[in-house]
Amino acid sequence: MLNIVLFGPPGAGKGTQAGRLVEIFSLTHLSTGDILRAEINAGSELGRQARQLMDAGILVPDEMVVNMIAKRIENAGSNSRGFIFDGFPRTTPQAQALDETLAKNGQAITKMLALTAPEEELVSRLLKRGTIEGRADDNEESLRRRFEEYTRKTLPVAQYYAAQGKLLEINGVGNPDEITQRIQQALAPFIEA
Ligand code: B4P
Repeated sequence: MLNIVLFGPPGAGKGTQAGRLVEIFSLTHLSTGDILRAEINAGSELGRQARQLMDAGILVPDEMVVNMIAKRIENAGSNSRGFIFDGFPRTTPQAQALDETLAKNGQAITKMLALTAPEEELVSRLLKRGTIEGRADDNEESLRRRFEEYTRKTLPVAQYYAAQGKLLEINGVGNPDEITQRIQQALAPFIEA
């Protein structure tokens, strides 16, 4: 089993790299951002609760995402070769809950991949996506909040995995192919033949 946490500030390329790694390693992709946006589009009660927070750049409550992910891990059963957690965990309580859920299913996180890039590069990527895709949270005001939330609540999660010897830092600047290669090289020693 290969269970990867894909980590980084907003705009670091988590969603972009997750799509590629899912193909390369045949993993199950779990993006809390994508699942929440699907709930919003479906008009569900959960989506209604999440929408205002997400549009403002604020993290949704831990129990909301923890339950969503736990359900999916349990439903994946024995067919899955492992998971890519994209944008989750984003707080230390989420990381603790993920460890507990995986342990109940006889699994553990293999490595955290932390994508790094300077803030001005991240802001410019996200403002560009805002103009192309029109995502409601890719505007200057919401971005400011997203970076504040990241620094205050999410950054400590890297320490949580570093303490377990599981943190791999990846330079996230360059074209997406180069970054995928860096990730594959960094993961190579931990992939079972
Ligand atoms: P997410 O959907 O996870 O949003 P994100 O951090 O912006 O990452 P994303 O994956 O979309 O972007 P990427 O870096 O790939 O979360 C949105 C919101 O949902 C959060 O603010 C929060 O409210 C809520 N939420 C989600 N998970 C939560 C949780 N666990 N707990 C609580 N709340 C939660 O890419 C950004 C852009 O850069 C793209 O346009 C891409 O094309 C471009 N790009 C990627 N790689 C590039 C490269 N190498 N060079 C140039 N551009 C690149």
